[in-house]
Amino acid sequence: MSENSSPRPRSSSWRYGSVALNIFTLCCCVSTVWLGGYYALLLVNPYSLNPFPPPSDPTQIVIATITPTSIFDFPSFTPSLAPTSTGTPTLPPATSTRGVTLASVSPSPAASSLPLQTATITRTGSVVPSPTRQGGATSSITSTPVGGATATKGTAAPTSAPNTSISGRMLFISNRNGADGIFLASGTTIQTVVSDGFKNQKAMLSPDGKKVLYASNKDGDDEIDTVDLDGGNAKALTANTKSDVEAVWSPDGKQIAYATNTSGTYDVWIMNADGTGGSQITFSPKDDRAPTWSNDGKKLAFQTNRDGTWQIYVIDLASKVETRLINNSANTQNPNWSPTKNVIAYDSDQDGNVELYVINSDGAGEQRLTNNAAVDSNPWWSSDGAKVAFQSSRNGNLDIFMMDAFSGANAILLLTGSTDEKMPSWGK
Ligand SMILES: [Ca+2]
Ligand SMILES: [Ca+2]
Ligand SMILES: [Ca+2]
Repeated sequence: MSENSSPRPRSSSWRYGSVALNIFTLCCCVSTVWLGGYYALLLVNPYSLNPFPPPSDPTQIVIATITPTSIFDFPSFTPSLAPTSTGTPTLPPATSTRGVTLASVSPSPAASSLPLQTATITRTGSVVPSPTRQGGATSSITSTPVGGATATKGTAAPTSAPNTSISGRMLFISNRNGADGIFLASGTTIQTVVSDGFKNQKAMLSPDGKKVLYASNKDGDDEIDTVDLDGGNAKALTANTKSDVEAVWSPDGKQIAYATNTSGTYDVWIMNADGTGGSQITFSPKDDRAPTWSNDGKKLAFQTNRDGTWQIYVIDLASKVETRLINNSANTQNPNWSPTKNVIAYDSDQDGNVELYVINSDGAGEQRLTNNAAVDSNPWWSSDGAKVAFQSSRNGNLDIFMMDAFSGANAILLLTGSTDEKMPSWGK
């Protein structure tokens, strides 16, 4: 056997396998370099290749709902931005064009992890000016201490003082002790006449200055009573189940005119000073009230709503002829006849606001005394006919003023307090 050996030739399949191995190795190298570079970039900046950067608003979470189609389309998730609140997120409908839904977190993390903000409100606009007192009153507002809170009928406890000295004697009604009581002001003093816890109305001094005539509601239906100035010796002049109010002495002190609804509606009646001999004077089917005697005792002025609004009529007691005093459709009330002249003071809203006026008893020469936005009412003449006392709301609650009777000048605050002071009646 002959040994004539030679190198065995490589087959073609080996050659092809070697080429495939080379290509595979090359691909592995390229992929390794490429992916290594990509993750190296991520280490430098995790968001550099992120198409959905973290939201600027930390109250929002980015939730990616897309399906990545390449290595550039992968979700952004940044745990450091997750709110610390444990509340249940409320998902708003807002959806980005890339399919990313922004979820607002409720409650807001501001409540637990963000600093509180302080809102400063700056008020703009002008301050509402305080009301400007109108009219002639120049006295300042004072708050007089309320005294005599325990005073009852039969005592004469002092209860504060007039704002200025009062000539003669002035009765007035005030709730300074609670229910409307009767008080007597003179000089620089005020005394309690009646403060019994019941409503008392329109007191008047007798012409001899010894008695006080007034209406009391202590039995629930209003009676006419008299009482001494110190609150003693009380006497009831009426005792019935009707309303008896607004009593006034005749100038000679022998009779009393008053209003009562004995006939169903209020009418003016006259009785003797001791309460006997009552007789009906007016007979209107409407209300006739608030009588006032003429200074000669022959007439009465009173207010009535027989024509619709309140109007003042004058009745001649001898002939019983009644004459309407003023011809307008305003409410004209609370007449008070001058003790020295045939002039009547009253209040009326004929100029759009309740003001005080005087007029001759024949209806001529009307003159306005006040002009302001407050309610000025219940005038009462001084015994010399030169001044008029009245009540006014110009200081917020009712106070009593006086002014010159025929001009309204020299208005002075007489009786004041945080309570109401009203219904003045002035005697010697
Ligand atoms: Ca009665
Ligand atoms: Ca007024
Ligand atoms: Ca007052």
